[in-house]
Amino acid sequence: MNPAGRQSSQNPNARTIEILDQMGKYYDQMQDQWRPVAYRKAIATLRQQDQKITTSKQAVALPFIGKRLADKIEEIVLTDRLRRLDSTRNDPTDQVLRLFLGIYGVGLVQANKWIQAGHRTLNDLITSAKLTDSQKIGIDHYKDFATRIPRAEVEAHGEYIETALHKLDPAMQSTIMGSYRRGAKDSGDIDIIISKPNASIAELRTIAFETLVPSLTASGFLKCKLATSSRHDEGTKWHGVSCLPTSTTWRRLDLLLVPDYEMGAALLYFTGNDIFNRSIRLLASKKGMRLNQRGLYKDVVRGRNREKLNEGTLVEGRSERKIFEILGVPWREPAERIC
Ligand code: DCP
Ligand code: MG
Ligand code: MN
Repeated sequence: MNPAGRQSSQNPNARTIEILDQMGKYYDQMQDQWRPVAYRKAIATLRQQDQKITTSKQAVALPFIGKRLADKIEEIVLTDRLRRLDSTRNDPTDQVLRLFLGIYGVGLVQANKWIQAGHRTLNDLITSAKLTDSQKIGIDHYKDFATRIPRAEVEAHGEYIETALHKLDPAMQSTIMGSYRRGAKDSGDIDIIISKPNASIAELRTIAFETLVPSLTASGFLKCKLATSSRHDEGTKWHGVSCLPTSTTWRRLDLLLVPDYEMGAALLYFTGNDIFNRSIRLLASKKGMRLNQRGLYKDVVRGRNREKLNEGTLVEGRSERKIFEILGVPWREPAERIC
């Protein structure tokens, strides 16, 4: 079953959805925090309609569609285009910004600094900007990292890692997460949880980071390590690049080490999607709890702006299903965790 509902070509709102999707992707590339969410939710609503939505008034009456998005829907129906989208396509600075934001690990601050310094192309950056090792790799493999990974190839990377892992220790386990676990036909990167029943974090680290990674690097499967975005993840996360022996395309690979007592929370976190995670975390915080990739905590004291004033007490970490239960959320299969 296609989780998105009807095939888009049969949907009376197919053209509106197509253009809204492009607009949402644009905001995604611009690393806008909220608009991509609003667009994805509005698109999900439109997909469920049997009738063509033609006016702003009709649109605004539907769930998750605000006034501004409703006006855009009317504009698309009337003109078969969206001026906001056209203007971004014709604006050269905007295009450079999107080009730079497409480099792995580059955010708005860095991209804008380069633009202010007069850089306009990837070649400008290579020849005259001061780049980190990760940025150099992101530029050298810009096209590779922008190419979606077919599901079968995600599986092949997973099997390659699992085979190597089992040779080191047959009790070690690897599980493919992210968009793959949600059933996606292709993925942006490969996300893998590495675990072992009853093993401590220290043991996982020794096997995965001190043995597995070096040996897969020596065999040529792993190409390099990339800088981790958050210092918080040091020690349990590995970001890097892998490439199948039968391919020349470098793929982004994320490894996460997970002890048993955190497995449920880690499965929940690493399955996503990111928007589903945000909404379930918000729900937890409304119930006086806190959810992160390690567990669900209670008795969290929060200040005026929902900022937490203490860590709280662990309620559940092991079981994904129990976390849903405690939060009072009916179980959702990974494929249903979109939005
Ligand atoms: N995640 C999150 N918030 C983020 C980044 C990630 O909650 N800012 C969680 C949810 C994601 C999972 O981690 O589903 C994996 O992150 P990815 O960036 O790899 O995203 P996906 O695997 O979902 O999609 P893609 O196919 O683009 O990799
Ligand atoms: Mg992913
Ligand atoms: Mn990832």
